[in-house]
Amino acid sequence: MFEHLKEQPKDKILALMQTYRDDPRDTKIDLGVGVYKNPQGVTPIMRAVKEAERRWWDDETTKAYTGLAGDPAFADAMIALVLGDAVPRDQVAAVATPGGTGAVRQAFELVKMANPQVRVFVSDPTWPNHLSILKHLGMETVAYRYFDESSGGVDFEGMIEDLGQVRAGDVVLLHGCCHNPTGANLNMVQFRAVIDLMNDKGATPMIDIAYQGFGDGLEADAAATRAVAAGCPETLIAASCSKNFGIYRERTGLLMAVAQDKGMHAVTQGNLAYLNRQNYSFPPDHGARLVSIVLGNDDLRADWQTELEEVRTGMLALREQLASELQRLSGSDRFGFVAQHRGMFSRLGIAPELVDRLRDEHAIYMVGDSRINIAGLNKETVPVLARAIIDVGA
Ligand code: PLP
Ligand code: TYF
Repeated sequence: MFEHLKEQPKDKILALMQTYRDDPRDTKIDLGVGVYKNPQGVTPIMRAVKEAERRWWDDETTKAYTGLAGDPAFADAMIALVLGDAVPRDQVAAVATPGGTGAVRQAFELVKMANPQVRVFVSDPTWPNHLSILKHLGMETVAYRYFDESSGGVDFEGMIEDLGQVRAGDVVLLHGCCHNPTGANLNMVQFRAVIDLMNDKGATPMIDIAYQGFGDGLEADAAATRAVAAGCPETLIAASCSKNFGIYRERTGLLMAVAQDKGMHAVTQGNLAYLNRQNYSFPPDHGARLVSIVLGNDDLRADWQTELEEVRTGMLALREQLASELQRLSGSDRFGFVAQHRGMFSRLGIAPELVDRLRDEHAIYMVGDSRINIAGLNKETVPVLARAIIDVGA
């Protein structure tokens, strides 16, 4: 039977990681996969996470199954982190999932169960896994304009015009903050206009939030998600703990389904648990446990927030430095958007041939669409990148 299998397209971001590893040049710079790195190029275990792990080693008494929805303390802690008091707790159904990817996958499956005819509107561009999971599930996808190549900002007029095609029962996928891959984000006025539009059309918003705390801070980064959840009758939210807790390989995420109609809660919760059972029975617990320990202890939480702030402000400083270096070398403001973007990524808007030349001639690795991971830089490599960008004629 295996002879009937077709070769599957590779994930370009993960393939790039391998090419980088195979490059023998010691000057090479990795701006590819979205993993935070400190100035020494290390992805550290956050102090509070390490301490939570120590405490849990002492406190853990069993490794028996959790519930199908995962540990309720994890859901409570994450709902509070993401949603604050935007909606009452009893309006939120939630299940732990293997990473944010697991939450995205389960959200799409839930949507498909509820409405097999659904069309999912996605930003152009979006995280490639959104598209590949939707395709795998046989779900119809409609792209809406999002990125304005000329300004490096959001093409908001184009976005609103394209979302005008949305019909009742469709889903609109939005990035809660720190848009991947562009780094360009809506402001709150624009988010409110999108909320009004979705409500006018009878569409359901789905929010993917994978970088809370990496943009403007934990609260600011959650503001759009909270406004959507409070402002729409129903909202799906896929949250990842991979980045903001630095627990990538623990596979920790939460899928939330918010319904203003309280009658919906039990049946939605039951469907989320059902989906977990169909796919893997019980979600992983270790990362979820670390998150609830960190969020549930004042000392660990404070230390985590301090370290997360250092990560965030460090990336902002690199943005400022890169934008000013590019301004100096190009004699223009055309890369000014780098300082305006938020999160780990910026799409530079340079041609694929130049991306190849940066790799071949300068050992600088970025994704083919010219997305860079800001955290792959440090004070010393920012000028190297800026000179290379000008050198290849971008
Ligand atoms: N959503 C977006 C937009 C992402 O960039 C990522 C990547 O890290 C995820 C979801 C999910 O990440 P993970 O499955 O590692 O939690
Ligand atoms: O966009 C990124 O780089 C991160 C990490 O299949 C990632 O979101 C990349 C590819 C993938 C899963 C995660």
